[in-house]
Amino acid sequence: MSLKKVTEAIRRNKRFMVSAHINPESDALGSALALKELLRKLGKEVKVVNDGGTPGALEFLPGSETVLRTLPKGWKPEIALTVDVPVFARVGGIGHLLRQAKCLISIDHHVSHERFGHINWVDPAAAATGEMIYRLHRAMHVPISKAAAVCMYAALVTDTGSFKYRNTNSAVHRIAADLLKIGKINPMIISQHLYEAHRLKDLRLLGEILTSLKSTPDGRVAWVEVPRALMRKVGSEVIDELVNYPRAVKGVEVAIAMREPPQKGEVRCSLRSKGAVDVDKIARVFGGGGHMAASGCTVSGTLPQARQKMLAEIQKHLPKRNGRTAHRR
Ligand SMILES: [Mn+2]
Repeated sequence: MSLKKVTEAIRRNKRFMVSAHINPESDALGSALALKELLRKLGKEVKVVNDGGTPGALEFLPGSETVLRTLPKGWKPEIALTVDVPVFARVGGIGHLLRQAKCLISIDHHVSHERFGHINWVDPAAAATGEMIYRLHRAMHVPISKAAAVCMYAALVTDTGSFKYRNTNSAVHRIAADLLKIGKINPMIISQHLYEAHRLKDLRLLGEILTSLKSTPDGRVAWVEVPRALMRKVGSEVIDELVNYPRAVKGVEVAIAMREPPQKGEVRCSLRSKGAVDVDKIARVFGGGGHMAASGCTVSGTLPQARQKMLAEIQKHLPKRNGRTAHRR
């Protein structure tokens, strides 16, 4: 069993490097920081390294100020760990640092995980990677520090959409309750850090973006689009939450947020499903992936071209309706 392999590798070694993916949200960076707390409690040497360091929006996570952008000269890890990283390339420019460890361990909950580690502990049933780090604490009988509790709670809040998505269940609530107690956490404060810390300017730009909100004639697919010129002005926090707006439209089964990255000829897509469609499968068609209800991918072409490709693919996955197949050609 992979969890056992992870606990054994941790027990046997001394120096650890922990990394999440580029542009981490709180499940990624929170899991990395909570794992660092666990390792420190076991008396290990540990460095959290992330390409790009800590994003401004996550500076409230305890320990976020210790996140490095590279390893100190001459410091070599025995074990490298990635958390919440489904595809190795997502670690960005620090891949070579992770590869110099004799053992790479990957802890993740994405179904699309590519098993790039020597040890892969992948549990798609976990609501968040933070939930797995919680279980790791319990499995190793390591007391949970206040800092780790805050990080894992924030991870759970983010990946369950504030306990609203389909991955929310009684086990998740029990873990959350446990973390609130251990960390003496005020959920309102965490929520304010996560959702009520926007710049006024960004919310005005969000208003502009939302004028592009559209849906298919049957109302089952809705999307927003952010052209390159707008992308340059708007903050990443607004972009990260964008897909929640088409998702919030009544009757929508699949929501998409499409945005143009700086490089021309491609469009980044975030996909959400309300349950009837597996959007991991759709993202995989375009070389991406994620979870059944939340995934992402990059589609080649201009915004209108990407939209057309995406809508055509989604049509194939929508369930039958009124006796007609969703697969009409
Ligand atoms: Mn996650």
